[in-house]
Amino acid sequence: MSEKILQEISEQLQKGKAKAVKELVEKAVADGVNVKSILDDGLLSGMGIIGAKFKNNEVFVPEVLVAARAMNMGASVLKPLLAEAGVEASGKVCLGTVKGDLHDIGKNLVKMMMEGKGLEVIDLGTDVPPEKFIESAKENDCQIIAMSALLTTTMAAMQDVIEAAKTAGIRDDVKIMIGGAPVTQAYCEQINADCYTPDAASAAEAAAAFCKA
Ligand code: B1M
Repeated sequence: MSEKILQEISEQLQKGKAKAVKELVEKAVADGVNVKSILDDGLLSGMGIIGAKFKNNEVFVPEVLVAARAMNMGASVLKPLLAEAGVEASGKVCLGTVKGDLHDIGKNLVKMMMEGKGLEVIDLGTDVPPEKFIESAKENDCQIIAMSALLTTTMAAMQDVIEAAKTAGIRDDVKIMIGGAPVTQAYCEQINADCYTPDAASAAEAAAAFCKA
C-alpha cells in the first residue's frame, strides 16, 4: 500500500507534476506513511532517476527544473514533520550554495533539517559569493557557515570562503560545514573545513552538536 503511493510520488515528480506530488505527499502523510520513507523512497528516489536520465542525455534542463520544483513542493509538506519534537538547539547558521552554483534542493533539505533541530538558518540562496557568507555571518553573529556545492567546478569556492573568513578575522569564531554530491571527507581535510557530512540529516545533527558545545 505505502509502496504504491511512494512509487506514484516518484513517477509524478519525474513528470514534473508539482501539484500532484504535493497532493500525494499530503495523502501519504495522512495515511501514516513514514515521513523519512516519503522523502527517501518517494521524492529523492524520483529525483535520483531524473539525475541518471539527465546524465545520459535522456532528459534536459527544462525537465530537470520542473522535477526540482515538484521536489521542493513535496518537501515543503514534510518540513514541519521533520522537526524532532523536544530536540531543541539554539544557534545560528548562514547557509548557501556556493558561487557559480544554482543547485538548491540539497541546500533546502539541509535548511529544513537544521530548522527541525531548532537552529535559526539564514538562507543566502544560491550562487553566493564568499564575501556574502562572511558579511552575513558577521552581521548575524552566526556560529556556523554551511556551504553546499553540486558541481566539481564550483566546490573550489568553498576554499575561497575559508580564506575570506581568515582575512576577515572570523575563522576561529565560526565552524565551517560543507557538503554536496562531489564533496568528500578528504576534500574537507584538504581545505581545512571543520566538518563534512554526506546528507542533510547528519548535517543537522553535526550543526546542533557544534551549537551545543
Ligand atoms: Co545539475 N548537475 N547542472 N541541475 N543536476 C548535476 C549535479 C550533475 C551531477 C548531473 C550529471 O551530469 N550527472 C552534473 C554535475 C557534474 C559534476 O560537476 N560532477 C550537473 C550539471 C553538469 C549541471 C549543469 C552544468 C548542466 C548544464 O547546464 N549543462 C548546470 C549547472 C548550473 C549551475 O549550477 N551553474 C546544471 C543545472 C541544473 C538544473 C538548474 C537544471 C537543476 C537544479 C535545480 C535546482 O536545484 N533548483 C539540476 C539538477 C536538479 C541536477 C541533478 C539532476 C539533481 C541534483 C539534486 O537536486 N539532487 C544532479 C544529478 C544528481 O545529483 N544525480 C545534477 C537531490 C539533492 C537532494 O541531492 O543536492 O546532492 P544533493 O544533496 C544531498 C547531499 O549532497 C547532501 O544532502 C542531500 C541529501 O540529504 N548535501 C549536503 C547537499 N548539500 C549539503 C550541505 C551540507 C551537508 C550535506 O553541509 C553544509
